[in-house]
Amino acid sequence: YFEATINGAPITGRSDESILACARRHGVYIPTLCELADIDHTPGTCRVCLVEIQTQGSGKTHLVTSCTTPMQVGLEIWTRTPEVREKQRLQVELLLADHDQDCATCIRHGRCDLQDVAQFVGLRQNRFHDPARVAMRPIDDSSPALIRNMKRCIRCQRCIAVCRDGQGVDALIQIGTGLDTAVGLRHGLTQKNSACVSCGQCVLVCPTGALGERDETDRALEMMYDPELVTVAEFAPAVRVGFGEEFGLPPGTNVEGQIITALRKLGADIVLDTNFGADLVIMEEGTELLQRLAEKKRPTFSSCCPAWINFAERHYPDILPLLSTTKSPQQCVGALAKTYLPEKMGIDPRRIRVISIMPCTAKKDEIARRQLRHDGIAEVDVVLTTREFSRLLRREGIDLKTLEPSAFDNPYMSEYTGAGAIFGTTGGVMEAAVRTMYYVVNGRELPSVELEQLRGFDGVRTATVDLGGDVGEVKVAMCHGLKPTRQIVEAVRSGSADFDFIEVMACPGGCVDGGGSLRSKKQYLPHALKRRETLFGIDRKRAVRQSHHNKQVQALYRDFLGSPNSHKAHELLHTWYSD
Ligand code: HC0
Ligand code: SF4
Repeated sequence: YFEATINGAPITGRSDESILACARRHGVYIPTLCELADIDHTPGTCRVCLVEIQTQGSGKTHLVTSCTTPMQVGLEIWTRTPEVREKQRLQVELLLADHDQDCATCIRHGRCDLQDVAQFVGLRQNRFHDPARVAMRPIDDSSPALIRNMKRCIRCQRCIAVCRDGQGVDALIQIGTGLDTAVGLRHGLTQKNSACVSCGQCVLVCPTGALGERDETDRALEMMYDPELVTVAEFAPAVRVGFGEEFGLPPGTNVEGQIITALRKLGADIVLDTNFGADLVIMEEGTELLQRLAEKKRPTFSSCCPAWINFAERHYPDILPLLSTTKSPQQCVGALAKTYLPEKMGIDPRRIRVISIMPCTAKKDEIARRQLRHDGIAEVDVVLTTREFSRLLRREGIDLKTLEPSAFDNPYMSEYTGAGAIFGTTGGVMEAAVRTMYYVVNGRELPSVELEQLRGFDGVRTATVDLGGDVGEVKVAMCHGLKPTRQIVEAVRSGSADFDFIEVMACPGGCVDGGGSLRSKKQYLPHALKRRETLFGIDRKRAVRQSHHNKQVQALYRDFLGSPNSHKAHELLHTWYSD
């Protein structure tokens, strides 16, 4: 450490840090729009982080971008001089020259970094705004999941970085030069037909409304207001631990009960739990896996993450026969909500619409898959991301924080066990599956249901689990994030990997940090561990912690499906993949 000053106050600096990083360490705010420390991204493109500096002994000050200028011994840094303030304001005004001015219609309105910085610099006019240039910027709305609106892009390149370096998908590139620079898809493709897998990680880092999900809050509202329709809502394991922040509750707070109340207030007729579907998936996938092990087919990949399915289909179609055929919990709930549930409740299935709330953008792709539509009828009609759900509550004037929690009351499809709850974090599917497979093989419970060896947080984790009986030891792997997934897939293809079961979650952290989660300004995935801890806490407190003990799942098999992997279960709960 050496000595320097910021705004006249003595500070300590390090030669391996930028002025921006040093200022942050000392609690001094400098506005930035492109840099994102959490993904080690410093492109220096927005040029808003200007400061004035005077190097030791030079006697002269000059303006520099603080993100790209290293600290020096004795450096004097000024962040609020008239020149700095004027030039920062000019920079923001230039960024807005070809930026859509219609903030009120933007999905990011009120939660936008660009709006924040415009406020900070005191922007009060837009002298350079050129509607003709804005009009030339394209909107790509080809994908069911994501909309890429270049009229709102400030070319920070964070999306390119996270897609390439974080996810290893590398779908996005910079196109054009100079004033025409923009973000596009490789080979001039569209979001739908490109290498993009709709994981939504780029949305999480976008500072503006340039990237976002296709907003379907209107469709959901129309369904809920239509007296002719019976709306069934389901929500994902991770949504309940990732949603409270939006309403000022501490990260990781479990708001399951308040979400149920909110859904009923909104007008949902029946509230189901995707966790029930997770327990059911364990019965189907666990049975399938034991069958495949008996036939010496290995490895089997999990199949509940739709961005992973997109990734396998687009990037490695030769491995599709290795994917479990079990549908995701979301789809299992949807399929049964239009068959089993109406039969039990005496409702005309044609009146039913299923709305699911997911921390995921790729779930919107999933419901549109041809394999998951039957005679034009979808199993799930609308997916709302967690972000859309928060917009919906605001539209209807509902403040989650003030709501009394309610309990699920559907007697057929809302009970869940601890095993279902932990699906929302990396390793959870594996742990839930092992709990049940052990029971199936040995006819008794695992001595300890918490499988610590599956719980780390590295991108790829491997373990050996003894399933006992005639199955014995199985080798498992869990990966989260698509970059680590690519490694595992390539190892499987080259024959150098030796696994029986591989769990894949496309988003780093698993669904707790899904691409449809709330966005955190200037941070990437800050709350994953807290959300994950709450999921483990839900499991710990649950009286029943193994999927095979879910009473409603047992009743479903007894009254409707027969046994796991039965003909009827196959028809309703299994699917196929294609490239
Ligand atoms: Fe997930 Fe799921 S665990 S993918 O992350 O399996 O989105 O939370 O809903 O379907 O259950 C997301 C979360 C789900 C599904 C479940 C699985
Ligand atoms: Fe890349 Fe995922 Fe964004 Fe698609 S959704 S562009 S794969 S980060």
